[in-house]
Amino acid sequence: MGSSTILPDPFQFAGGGPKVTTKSQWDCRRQQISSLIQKYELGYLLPKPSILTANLTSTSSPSTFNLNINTTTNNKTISFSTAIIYPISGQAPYPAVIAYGAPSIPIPSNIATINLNNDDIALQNDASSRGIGKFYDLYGSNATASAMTAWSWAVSRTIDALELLLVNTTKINASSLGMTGCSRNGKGALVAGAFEPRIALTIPQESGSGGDACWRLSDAEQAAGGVVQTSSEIVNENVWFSVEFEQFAQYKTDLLPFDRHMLAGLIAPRALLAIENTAYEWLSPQSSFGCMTAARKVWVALGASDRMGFSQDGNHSHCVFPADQQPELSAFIEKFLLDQEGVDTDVFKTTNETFDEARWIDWDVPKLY
Ligand code: MCU
Repeated sequence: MGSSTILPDPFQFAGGGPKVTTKSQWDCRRQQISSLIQKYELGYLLPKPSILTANLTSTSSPSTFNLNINTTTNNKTISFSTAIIYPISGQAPYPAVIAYGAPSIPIPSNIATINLNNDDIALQNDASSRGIGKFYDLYGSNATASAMTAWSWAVSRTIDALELLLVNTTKINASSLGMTGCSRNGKGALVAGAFEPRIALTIPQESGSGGDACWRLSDAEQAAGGVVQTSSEIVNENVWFSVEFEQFAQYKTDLLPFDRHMLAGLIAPRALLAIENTAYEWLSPQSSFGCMTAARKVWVALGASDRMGFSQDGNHSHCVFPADQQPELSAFIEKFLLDQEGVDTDVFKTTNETFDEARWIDWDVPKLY
């Protein structure tokens, strides 16, 4: 078992490099963190293909349209569709929440939903799903991108399609987009928020280990007797992470030059509301609380702490949104998708977890604003 030293310093360049002291240095460090995560944990994100076309077609439901996306690179073409469900109230152009599968948080009646069938892009049945799905039809089954990276690519192509068709056609405001998913799809939603800067608000729900938890903290939680999911288990369970990650996952997470607080930190200063549930020990709830406590320091450094929320409670079934988290969910949506002013999004709470900050964080938070 790894000795779990500390959580790495988001504000120090890798390999003992200099500490970040300015916003422009942070922009550079942010790129470095993204590159390291792609190299060692999630596989490489591929750019927009040279050819992308899109159209919108009606369905048997009057409120639902298919956004059909065709994209070609290296003489290969794939097509996939996302379903846009238009709201019953509000005014076009509508903000929209993109969901892997379908949302399991309530979406307000004045906001559209865009459902993306992520399993169609990269299968996630189990460890034998590696390299299967439309992303790999396009780029080959040896592409290093893990399933979550492939899904993130598809989110980016969906936004490309919205931008291409223009707002008069889509009736969607592509600069007010949210991203959500629960559990395994919550892990994916966090990754999409980290990699795609056009997402204004990221809402991973009950993402647990491999989501808003940190590898080192989950290892420690397990070492203290918790029956929690660790990287060592996750790499054998499914294809959410890259093949490259396996060498670190066998209780060598201390060797990683990052942990998941830094993945979340890539979202800053855009908005993140991480919703969690203490009812399932497997999700590694103590790790999520500590990891998001560390992540929030990136928003603090950027003077944007009101844009990062964490809400963790218990006593409800997995992915069944509880009424007591509604106020913070509404606040984040109102402020960051509906542009309402004067909404209080200062939310950071847990029902019963603790985090020994002095044990895990030995770095200072610079002021970058
Ligand atoms: C919370 O996400 C996962 C978890 O990581 C897995 O170990 C378990 O098999 O499935 C959870 C999930 O996606 O539930 C829907």
